[in-house]
Amino acid sequence: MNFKALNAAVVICGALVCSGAGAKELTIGFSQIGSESGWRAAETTVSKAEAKKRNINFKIADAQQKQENQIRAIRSFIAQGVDAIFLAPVVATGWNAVLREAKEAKIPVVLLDRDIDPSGKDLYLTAVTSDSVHEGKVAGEWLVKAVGSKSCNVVELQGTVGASVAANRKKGFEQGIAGHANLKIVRSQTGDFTRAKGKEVMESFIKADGGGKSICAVYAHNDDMMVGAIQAMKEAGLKPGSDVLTVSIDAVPDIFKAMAAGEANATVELTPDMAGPAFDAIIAYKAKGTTPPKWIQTASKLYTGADNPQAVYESKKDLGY
Ligand code: GZL
Repeated sequence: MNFKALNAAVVICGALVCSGAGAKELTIGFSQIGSESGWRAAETTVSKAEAKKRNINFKIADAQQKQENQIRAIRSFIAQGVDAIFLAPVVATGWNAVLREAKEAKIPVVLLDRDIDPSGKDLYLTAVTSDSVHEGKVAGEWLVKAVGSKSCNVVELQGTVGASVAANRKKGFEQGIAGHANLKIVRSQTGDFTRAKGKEVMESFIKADGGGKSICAVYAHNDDMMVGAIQAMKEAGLKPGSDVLTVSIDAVPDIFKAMAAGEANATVELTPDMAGPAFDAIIAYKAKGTTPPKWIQTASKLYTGADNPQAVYESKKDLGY
C-alpha cells in the first residue's frame, strides 16, 4: 500500500475500529427519553448528524419518557451486540441491574444529558452533561440582580420528578437566591418539562394566587414549560417579561422569540450536542483504549433580552428544535 493510500486508511480508521481484518463501522444504540421538549428534539437531530459525520451506524430508540421502555431498549441493544450504548436516563434511579448486564456483555455505556444515582458510577464509561446545579444557580443569581431589594414571590415549574437535572436545577436556584430574604419561592410543582403541562401548572398557580397579581417571577427548569407558562399568563391578563419576570434553561429558539417580543427575560443555554463528545470518547476508547474522564462537562451561558434575541432566534431556528 503506497503512503497516500496508507494515510487515507489511517484517516478512515479515525472513525472506525481498525483491526487486522480492516476497518469495522461502529454500531451504537441510543436509548433516548422521547421528544418532550424542543431541546430534546434538537438533541436527537444533532446526534444523528454527528453519527453521520463519523460514519457510525446509529440506532435510536424513543422511550416516550418511560423508563421501562428505556430498559427494554438497552436489553435489545445488548442482544444485538452493539459496540456501545448511549443512555439519556429519564430518572436517576433503577438502572443498575440493566447496566450490569451491559457491563457483563462488555458493552460500554455513555450517559447523555442526565445522570444516574452514584451507586451506578462504575456501570458507565463517561457522562456527557452540563453542570445542572450551576445552571440553576446562574438563573437564581440573575433573578437576584433583576429584582434588587423589592420583595418578590417566585413560582417554580420543576422538571420531571426523579430526573437528576430537576433536583439539581432546584438545588442550584435555591443556592443562587440564598441570603436574599426578599425573594421567596411560594409555589413549586412539576411540569414534566413539557409546554402543555407547564401551561396547566401555571394556570393553577395563577388561580391559587387569585389572579396572579402577587407573582413577581417564574423560574422554569426548561424553556418549554416557560413558553407554556407565558401563554397562561397572557391569557390571564398578566404581562410576562415585565410585570412578571421569567428565567428558564435550554436556550431554545422560541424563548428568544418571546424575549424579542418582551415576554421573557433570561435563559441559560444547554447545548443539544451531547452525542458529538460521546462519539469521540467511544471512538478513542475502542480504537486506542483511551479511557475518557468520568464526566465530560458542557458549557452553560446566560442569555438575556440585552443579547439581541431576534438574531439569536434566527441563528437557532433551523437547528432541529
Ligand atoms: C437537561 C435535559 C432536559 C432539558 C429539557 O440536561 O435532560 O430534558 O432541559 C429536556 O428540555 O426535557
